[in-house]
Amino acid sequence: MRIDVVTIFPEYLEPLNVSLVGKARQRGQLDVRVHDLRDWAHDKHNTVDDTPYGGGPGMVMKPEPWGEALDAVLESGEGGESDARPVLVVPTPSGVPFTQELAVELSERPWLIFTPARYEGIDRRVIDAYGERLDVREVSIGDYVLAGGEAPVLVIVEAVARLLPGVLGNAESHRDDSFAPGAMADLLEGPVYTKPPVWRDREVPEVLLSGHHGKVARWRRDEAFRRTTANRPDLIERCDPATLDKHDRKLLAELGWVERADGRFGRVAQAVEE
Ligand code: ABV
Repeated sequence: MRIDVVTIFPEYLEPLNVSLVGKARQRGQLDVRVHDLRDWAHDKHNTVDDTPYGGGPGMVMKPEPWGEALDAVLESGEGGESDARPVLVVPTPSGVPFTQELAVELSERPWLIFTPARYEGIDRRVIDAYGERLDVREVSIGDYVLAGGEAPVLVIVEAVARLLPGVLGNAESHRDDSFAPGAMADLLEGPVYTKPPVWRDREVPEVLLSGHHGKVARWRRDEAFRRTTANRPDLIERCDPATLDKHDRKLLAELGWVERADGRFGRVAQAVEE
C-alpha cells in the first residue's frame, strides 16, 4: 500500500517511522511519503492560509498550494502501483465516524492520500475538485476538536496498517479485537492477566488457571458483557438478540437490562428520585 500525507507539519508525522508502521515500511509492506505543503506555497512567506469569505473567526487554508501539491502527488503515481482510484482521506470533525469497518475498507485500497488541515479547514473547492478524480472520505476520529488533522492521520494510518497482510505478527492477530467484525459480536474485550499468579496480594481469577477452556470462554464473555454494559451501553442497545444465549440474557437481567417487545435490550427504567 502507498500512503501520501501532505501537511504543514511534516515532523508531526515522525511517529510513522517507529513501531508497527515503521517496521511495515522497513519491510516494504508500506510506502509512506510525507510532503510539506509549503513546498507549493510560492510567496515570500510561504503563505498557506487566508481570511474566510463571509467573515468569522480563524483562517482557511488557501486552495492553490493544495491543488499544486495534490497534482504533484498524483503525477508521481502515474504508471506505478497506483492505477486504481486513490482515496483522499480528509480528517475533519465534521466527517463520518472513523470505525473499524472504515479501517478495513481503506486497508483494501492500494493508495491513500491524507490532507490534514490546520486552521478552520481547507477551501471547499479543493475537496469538490478532487472528488471528481478521487474517492473522498471526510473522516472524524471522535467528537472532540483537535488543533489539526495530523494526529487523526497517525490514528487512521495505524488502524489501517495493522490490517495489511503480513504486518501483524502471529502473537498479535486481529480476530478477537473489540470492534473487529466477527469478534465477540460487538462486545468490548474484558480484562487480561499474565504471570505472576499473585501480585501485591491480588490473585489472577481462578478460572483462568483452571485449564477448562469452556469455562474460560464463558467467563471472558461474562466479563465482556460487564464492561460493555458499563462503558458502552449503546453497543448493548444495538446488539442482535439472536447472538445471545440463555446465560447471556440472565446476566444482562442481573445487570439491570430487559428484553423489550422488539427483542432488543434496554436499560431497566430507573425510578425518578424525589
Ligand atoms: C481535523 N478535530 S479531526 C482538523 N476531531 C482539525 C481539528 C480536528 C480534526 C478532529
